[in-house]
Amino acid sequence: MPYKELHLSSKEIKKKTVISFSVFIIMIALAIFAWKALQKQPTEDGALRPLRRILNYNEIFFGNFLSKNHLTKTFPLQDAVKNVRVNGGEGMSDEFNAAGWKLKLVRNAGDTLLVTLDEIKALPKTEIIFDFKCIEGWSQVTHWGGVRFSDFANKYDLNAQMQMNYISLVTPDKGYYVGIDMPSMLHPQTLLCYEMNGKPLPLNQGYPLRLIIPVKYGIKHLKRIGTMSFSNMRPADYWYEQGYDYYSGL
Ligand SMILES: Nc1nc2c(c(=O)[nH]1)N[C@H]1C(S)=C(S)[C@@H](COP(=O)(O)O)O[C@H]1N2
Ligand SMILES: [Mo]
Repeated sequence: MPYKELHLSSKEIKKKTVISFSVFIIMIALAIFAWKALQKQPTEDGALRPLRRILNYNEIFFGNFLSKNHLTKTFPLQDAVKNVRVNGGEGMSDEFNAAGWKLKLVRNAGDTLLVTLDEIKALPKTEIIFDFKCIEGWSQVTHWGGVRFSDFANKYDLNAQMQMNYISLVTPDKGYYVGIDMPSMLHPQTLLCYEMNGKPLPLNQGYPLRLIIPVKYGIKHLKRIGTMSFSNMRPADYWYEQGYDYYSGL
């Protein structure tokens, strides 16, 4: 069919201009109205309630895709950076007595085991080189070593605990704390980590023990684990309380 040009009179053009400009104004007004209405909503754990609802829904939705067979991409050793960025020092007070450190493993109320670093190092070692991602927008390919949480859990008879919904990790001074859903914790790439680049962890990177959990953003990789405990309810979480996503999955 031959193309037919559309000729509009200047009156029609004027009419179209008025209509599109009016629609534009109405859209802006609606956007301002919606924004103001959102700001009036109560906050829930640091986030406006409608946004918090979306974040909570994300946990349920994306949790369905987490699988032990779905591994985070790994890299060859030469890709690992030598100068690993240090980010975040909450809960890492100077008074820390590294030599006297023992992991407080709270299996049940009134049943706390103290585990030494040597005992943890005696378990089979797993290494991982992956792209560590911080929600601030940077990422780095880094090399870590430690014991798989699932290996640790089997060694310390945490069968009942592994049936629970969450694990809580807290620094010795209680200044930083995270809650992790159990499926992510039991993922085969999740490590109780004591080595970086084949050497003991530096103090500011979590010596003696930190979490490395490649299925999550950096905020969940708690450095300097003091206490580990288990619950069915969500444990307290430092960044969640500031309005961030609890799940923080990748
Ligand atoms: N104890 C503690 N652990 C922490 C943080 C912190 O402030 N305190 N920050 C987290 C954040 S936001 C990131 S991105 C990573 C950074 O780990 P790195 O310092 O080894 O690069 O640690 C996480 N673990
Ligand atoms: Mo981060």
